[in-house]
Amino acid sequence: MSDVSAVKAALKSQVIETPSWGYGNSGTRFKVFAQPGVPRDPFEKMEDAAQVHAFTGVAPKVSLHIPWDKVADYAALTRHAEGLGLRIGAINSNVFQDDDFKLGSVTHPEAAVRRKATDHLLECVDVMDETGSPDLKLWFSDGTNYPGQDDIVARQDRLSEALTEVYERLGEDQRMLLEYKLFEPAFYTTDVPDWGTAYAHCLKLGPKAQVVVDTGHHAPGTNIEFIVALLLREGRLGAFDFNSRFYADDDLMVGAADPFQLFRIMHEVVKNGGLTSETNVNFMLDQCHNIEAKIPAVIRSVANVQEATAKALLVDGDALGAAQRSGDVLASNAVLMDAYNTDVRPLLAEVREEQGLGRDPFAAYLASGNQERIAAARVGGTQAGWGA
Ligand SMILES: [Mn+2]
Repeated sequence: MSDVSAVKAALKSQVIETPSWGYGNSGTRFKVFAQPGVPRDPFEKMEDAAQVHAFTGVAPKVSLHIPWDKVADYAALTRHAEGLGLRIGAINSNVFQDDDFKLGSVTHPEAAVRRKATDHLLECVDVMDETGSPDLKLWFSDGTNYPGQDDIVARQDRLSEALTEVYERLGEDQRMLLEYKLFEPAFYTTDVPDWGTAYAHCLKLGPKAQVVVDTGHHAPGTNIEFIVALLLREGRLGAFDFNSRFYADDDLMVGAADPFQLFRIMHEVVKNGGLTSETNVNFMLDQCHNIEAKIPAVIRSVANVQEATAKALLVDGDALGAAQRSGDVLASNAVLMDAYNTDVRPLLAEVREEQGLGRDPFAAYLASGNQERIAAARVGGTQAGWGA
């Protein structure tokens, strides 16, 4: 795409969904470091998300996590969000923090535990009904630690049974987003370890079941953009969970570890129609900001996605196609690298200015005084949900 106004229009219409848990205190299994001014409840998490949207203009949706964001009145939370210019995004289920789930949730050997897990997933669909959320996001920590611990295929059968029950409960405009993760907390087998397993289940369930690509959930060296291209081709790329990894599931700011990988992913997205509303790919962040200030970190993350998207939009598709058709390896690679090596920050500054925003959202937020205001106003912020 070389028409600058079309590039700008695409950048203005991109929506990036931010996670409620990115605003709360979080940490590793070793330590949670508390920060001043973090939200004390889901309502304040919405206020922080609204700050990100106010300074970036492209983050009007917030993912919730049940039970971390459990409230007595979801209609009130939804109204609060709407009053701040936001809407509720994906509802993230949690079947990994209960003693009963030691040996699994929906794949557990005991039917009673599977029932409890499936009931929680159905409860999450109730929350979708109450909040207007379009997406149910499922990630299962289920798996085994030792060879022989359980029957691999039987666990797939149990998983399939639970997914089918939940799928049938979904409304017309509601989707199921199935996430995969290579390992952790299970260390021998994981029941949904890769895109192929997730895709196979989604294919059996139906068109409302789609795959989530969490960029941190692959083995080192995995070609994530290939997975993205293939899922887009099959119409099954439901969403991203963007974050960065150096080692395992590090949940660092997207684009921090490997901005070139993020560009390659966004190139496949742009090239294969993934930015259009018809494709309905949800661009979510799934990150934790353990040692850095949270709202500024989310703003930087949103900007990093925008930069990768802008570079992908600048790829000269005609030149790339011509080079590819003529078998010119070096020329086709050069077309991609030219786009990647473009400094798109001035272009994004212009886009923001045209939207009535500051040219640099990170600096504009820091200058706004909000960090100091929330630090003074909020005492006793809550953890994102794990590790005491
Ligand atoms: Mn994730």
